[in-house]
Amino acid sequence: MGTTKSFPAQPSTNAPLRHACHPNRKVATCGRAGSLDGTVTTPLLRILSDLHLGDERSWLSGPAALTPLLEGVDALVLNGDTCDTQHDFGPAALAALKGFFTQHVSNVTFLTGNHDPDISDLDELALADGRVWVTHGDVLFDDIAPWSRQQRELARRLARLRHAPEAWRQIASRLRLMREASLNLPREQLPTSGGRTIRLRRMARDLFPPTRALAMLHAWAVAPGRAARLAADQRPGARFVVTGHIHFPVIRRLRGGCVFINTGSFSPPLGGRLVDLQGETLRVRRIVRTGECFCPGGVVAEFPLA
Ligand SMILES: [Mn+2]
Repeated sequence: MGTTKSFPAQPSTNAPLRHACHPNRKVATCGRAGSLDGTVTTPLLRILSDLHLGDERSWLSGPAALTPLLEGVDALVLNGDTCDTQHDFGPAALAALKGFFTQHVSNVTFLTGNHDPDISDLDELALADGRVWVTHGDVLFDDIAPWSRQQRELARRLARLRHAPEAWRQIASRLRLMREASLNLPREQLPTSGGRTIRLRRMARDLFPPTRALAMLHAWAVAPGRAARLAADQRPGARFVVTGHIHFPVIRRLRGGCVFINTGSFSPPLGGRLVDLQGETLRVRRIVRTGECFCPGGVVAEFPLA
C-alpha cells in the first residue's frame, strides 16, 4: 500500500485504500499553523459519521447545527451516511452541502456509506501511516444492514453481485459491490400522518418486528470482533478501526491489541462521538447538544498513536 504526500490522498484506480498522511506529516508539508499570539498549534483532524442530514429521525435540523464541531478543525473526515443521496439530496443540494463543509474546513473527505454510496469514490481511508483504518462499517455485515427493512432487497441484490468469491473476499472490491447494491434502493416508507401519535407510531415501527431489534443488538455484539479480524486479515497495519453505521457509540479494546471505535450517530437513542487525531494522540470525545447546535464534549478515551 502506497503513501501520499498530503492529506487527503488523491483517488487512484489501482490503490483502493487511500493512505492519508499522518496529521504530523502535514506539519512537514504545510508548516505549523501559527496564531496571532505566536503560539504554534498542531493540525487537528476530526472524524464524524452518520449525520443523516435531511432524515427526519436525525437530530440535525441542518448542517449549520454542526458549526461548533468544525471550529479549529484542519481536516474533516465524514465517515458515511452524511445524507441520503438516493432520495433527499440531488446533485444541486449535495453540491451545496459539500460547499458548507469546505467553507468551514479547508480539507474535507467524504467517505461513502450505505445511504450515500455515491457521495465520493472513497470507501475507506488510512490515517496515521495506516495505524488508523476508517470506513463506514457496513463491510462488517454480509448483507450491509441486517436490521434494515430493506434487508431482503439488499440481500437479493448482493446475491446477484457477489458471483466472484475473490472479489467478495477483498475489502476494496467488496465495498464497491456493497455501494453498487445500495444505489437506487426504494425509500423506506415512514408514517407521515397521525398528528400527536406520529412519534409513537414511528417508535413502534422502529421496534417491530422484534427481530429487527434483535438484529441490531446482534450487530452491536459482533461488530468489534469482526472489525478486528478483518483488519488483521486485510489491513494489518491498523491498530484502530473507526466506524459508524451501527449507531452504537462504543470503544472496545480487543485481543491482539486492536481498538474498535464506533462514533454512533446524530440520532436517538444513543447519539454520537467524534474522533480527533492530533499530533501523536487519538482522542474520542462526546458530542453534546446545546440548543440546536452540537459541540465537542468531554474526552471519553485517549490513545497514543506512536
Ligand atoms: Mn449506515
